[in-house]
Amino acid sequence: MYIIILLVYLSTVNLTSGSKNISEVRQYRKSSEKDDRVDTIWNELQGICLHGNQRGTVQDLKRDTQVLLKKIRGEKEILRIVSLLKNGFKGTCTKPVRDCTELKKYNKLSGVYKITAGNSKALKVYCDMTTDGGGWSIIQRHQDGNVDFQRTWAEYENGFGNLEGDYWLGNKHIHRMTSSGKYELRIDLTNNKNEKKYAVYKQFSIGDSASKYKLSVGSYSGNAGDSMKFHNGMMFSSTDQDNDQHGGDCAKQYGPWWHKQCCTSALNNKLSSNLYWTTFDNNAAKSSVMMIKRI
Ligand SMILES: [Ca+2]
Repeated sequence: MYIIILLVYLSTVNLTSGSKNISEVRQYRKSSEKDDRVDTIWNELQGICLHGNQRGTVQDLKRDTQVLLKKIRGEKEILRIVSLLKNGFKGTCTKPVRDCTELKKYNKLSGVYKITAGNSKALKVYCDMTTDGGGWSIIQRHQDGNVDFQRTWAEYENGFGNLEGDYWLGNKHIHRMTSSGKYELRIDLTNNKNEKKYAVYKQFSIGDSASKYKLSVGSYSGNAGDSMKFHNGMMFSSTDQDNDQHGGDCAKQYGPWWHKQCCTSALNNKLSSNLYWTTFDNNAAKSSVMMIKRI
């Protein structure tokens, strides 16, 4: 139905704008920059169609349509876009999207979307489309305290929580994504004085279940300090699986993580005990967001 609305809308614009943008049509002929603009508009049109955002409404559609119609200048562009709509739109609405990095191409806003994450079954994830260029798939958000992070192996494997609030995406999903391409990890931390710091790792992946979701992380940059390096190569531990190198049980004390003996970071620790990041202010953060982007 949306496609029909758009076709009718574009045809109307076509009829009314044919005479007044002749100079722009001439410019369009001369400039490949205009071709780029049509490509951008085309991506945005596909983005309107792509479903999966639970918050998407008719109002959103109207707003998105108005935004891109404002970008259309000249009859040539309209004709080309109508042609693309007629010939190239088939299948777009059911097209699987790999991750938030791909969704960014369609100029989508931040929110919850369905992605394939290297799997045949769709997975829902929150996409951050504003931080550092956007295109980030959030794998952990720990800030409001409404979700208990003291959980079992199976829960960390499959994921838990609320995608609009605190959650863990799931180790099996993080593994599938990070083994299907090259991903970077970004961690945003806030302290008790509401100061924000971040850490970026240009290399990030976790192994499969047989490896106990072994952490591989490297190439740090940022201002929060590198508190993940100590954990590189470690297996994941949960409340019911102690895979650390410590005599005791690190996950019970600091929350499930890629513990060693025990930790320089532990962002699944109880919020009431502060999240652990030794290079941050007094070792402690009051909130964390972990997100990954394909590079
Ligand atoms: Ca142990």
